[in-house]
Amino acid sequence: MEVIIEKIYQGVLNGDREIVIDSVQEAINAKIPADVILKESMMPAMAECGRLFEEGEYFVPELLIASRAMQGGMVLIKPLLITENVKSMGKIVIGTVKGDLHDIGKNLVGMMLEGAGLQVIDLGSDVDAEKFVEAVKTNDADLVGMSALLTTTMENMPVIINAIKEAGLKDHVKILVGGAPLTQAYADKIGADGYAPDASQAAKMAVNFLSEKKNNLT
Ligand code: B1M
Repeated sequence: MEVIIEKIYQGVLNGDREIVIDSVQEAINAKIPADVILKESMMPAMAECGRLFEEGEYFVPELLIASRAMQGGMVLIKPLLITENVKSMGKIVIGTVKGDLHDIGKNLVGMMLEGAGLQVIDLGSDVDAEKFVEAVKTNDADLVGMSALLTTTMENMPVIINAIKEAGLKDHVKILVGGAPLTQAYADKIGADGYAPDASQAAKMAVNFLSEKKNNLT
């Protein structure tokens, strides 16, 4: 197992999409659980890319090819992370906020939410307040999930929350936020209903919000 995990790790680090795809398939065939593949190879490799970027050894092109390599592997493990035939418990609109192109974490959160039985409407990255509001209305969403990876773009979160309030939708949706620079204190400050540090906790929190909503209706 360790050899395959190491191959995936190195593949992401070196931005070698083919190696990542082949090795992830090899890991799946060897019955290594999808969450182990993710947490022990791809996520640490991406964290190492970040460290190398901070130290000036990696630049934006290296980050880009590493993330493409990781996305190649994610396509293969996505169906395994998602439990099939789960009836939708509720709807969540998710997106990375305006000005921010980082979508790997948001995609992971989306997968975990689907795995937890939610219907996910993914607006992609660089999403402004207007698009969030429109999507909540047209999909009659129960929840909104916002992601930000930059200290500059996390400041767009309160703008989106205010737009949701101004549109008169705040009583209908719970707002969940996350992303590396965020904290519980920041989430409280901007009036979000919840903060989750990782994808699995985001899914747990979303399920709790939906259960609370259901209990309040009965
Ligand atoms: Co960028 N980048 N990047 N980057 N990049 C960071 C974020 C940075 C920390 C790197 C560094 O300096 N060490 C830094 C931000 C510094 C800061 O603001 N404090 C940075 C920078 C500076 C930049 C640029 C400005 C660089 C430049 O151009 N000079 C630029 C900005 C572009 C833009 O967005 N406008 C930029 C560009 C890029 C790429 C496009 C090259 C690429 C993104 C590709 C893509 O996403 N498609 C990229 C990458 C890959 C990174 C790093 C290396 C990895 C991010 C990642 O995917 N992590 C990152 C360094 C790092 O994080 N160590 C970095 C893996 C992912 C699984 O984790 O996204 O944290 P994460 O998601 C986690 C949790 O945060 C949480 O759950 C996820 C899974 O457990 N979570 C949520 C996320 N969203 C959530 C939502 C929730 C709940 C939980 O509820 C809804």
